[in-house]
Amino acid sequence: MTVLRVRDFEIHQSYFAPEAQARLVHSLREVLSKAPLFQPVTPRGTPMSVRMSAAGDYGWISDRKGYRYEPAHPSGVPWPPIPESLIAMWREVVPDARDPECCLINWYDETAKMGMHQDRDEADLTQPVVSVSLGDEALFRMGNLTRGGKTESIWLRSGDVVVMDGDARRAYHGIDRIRPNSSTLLPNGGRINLTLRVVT
Ligand code: MD3
Ligand code: FE
Repeated sequence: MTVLRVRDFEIHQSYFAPEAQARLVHSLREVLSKAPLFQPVTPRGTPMSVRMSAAGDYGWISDRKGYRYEPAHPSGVPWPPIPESLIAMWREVVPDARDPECCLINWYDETAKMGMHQDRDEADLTQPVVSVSLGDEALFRMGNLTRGGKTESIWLRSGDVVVMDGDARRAYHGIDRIRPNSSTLLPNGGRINLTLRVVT
């Protein structure tokens, strides 16, 4: 494992070894069988290219009514618990933080991307966010505390963990593109990104 620091972003390359990634995918299949992926729309009604679901006390929802955290899936079922291996990883990489209340699951097909945005729907922005990449590689762009300015990009690979703390927690960021067929972890290809968050 290698730890890189780009500004306040801490990138743990290959945190999860291939076998641990496969076990994680297995536990995510269980989560998704109870809380299936759905396609969010922006408040203006545009479908997002990423499909989403969640685990934990809260999941993040976007629809015509706006962005918010909800205690249940759009179907009405409570979000399943966050897999234990993710809680253990969180406690190891951010030992001073509160336990995560949400594990947001983003699924990218080969054409999906995520525009530059900030994450600020959580009540306490001093708590870190931790992400896990699984499957195909993704070009992650790190920006600044305000829109625009110089950015830096890095390819995130399957098994990588990124800790967003300090200024990085409030920085603009996005995913420019996926590299199709760059991983064999997911039988039908694509990429899963998990983000662990404290919501309240
Ligand atoms: C920086 N996800 O879910 S992970 C998101 O790969 C999101 O799906 C991207 O941006 C993805 O909101 C990027 C890295 C990441 C995640 C959350 C952050 C960077 C972040 C929250 C605050 C600052
Ligand atoms: Fe984000």
